[in-house]
Amino acid sequence: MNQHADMTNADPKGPDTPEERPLVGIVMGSDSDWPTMKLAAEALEEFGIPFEAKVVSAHRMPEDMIAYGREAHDRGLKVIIAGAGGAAHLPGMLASVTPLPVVGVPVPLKYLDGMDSLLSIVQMPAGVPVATVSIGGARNAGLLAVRMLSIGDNELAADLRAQLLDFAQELRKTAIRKGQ
Ligand code: RP5
Repeated sequence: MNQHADMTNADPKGPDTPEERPLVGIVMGSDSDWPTMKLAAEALEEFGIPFEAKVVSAHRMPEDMIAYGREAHDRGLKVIIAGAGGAAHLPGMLASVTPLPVVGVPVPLKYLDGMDSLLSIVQMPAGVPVATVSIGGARNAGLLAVRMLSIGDNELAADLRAQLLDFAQELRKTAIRKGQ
């Protein structure tokens, strides 16, 4: 597990202080999902959110997956971001055993352009919600987690507002260049 040095910003020895404790769990069905899922990690890093990242396959490590989901809330996680490709049951299965919000990321594989992953994740039965982002949309999954954490955190909300203003500034510059 954690075969990529950059798969987590949590201290591998375990956090020393409450500030270092991961608030977001990024989980994925395989380390081959990491090139997609690291976009979520990058978004969290931009806002200074501590996270952990792990491979927890629904089909190949079912006991580990259920244990991860059952323990996540008590370990202090606030949001789970779960990505998988193909028959992508990981986000839904985690949502079935945790009260935490789960954001699902459909990872595109070689066949079907990620439509298989999307449909596997998005069509949850009523009562077991997964907030599904677009195919490969891990950056938005990270930003959605930041938004969830910003509820009751004015500083984080201000940072998010500033980012939205930056978007507008950037686009205005583009318009001016085009107008020249
Ligand atoms: C899924 O199967 C994983 O989430 C991954 O997207 C896909 C392929 O996994 P590997 O064969 O690369 O391990 O469960």
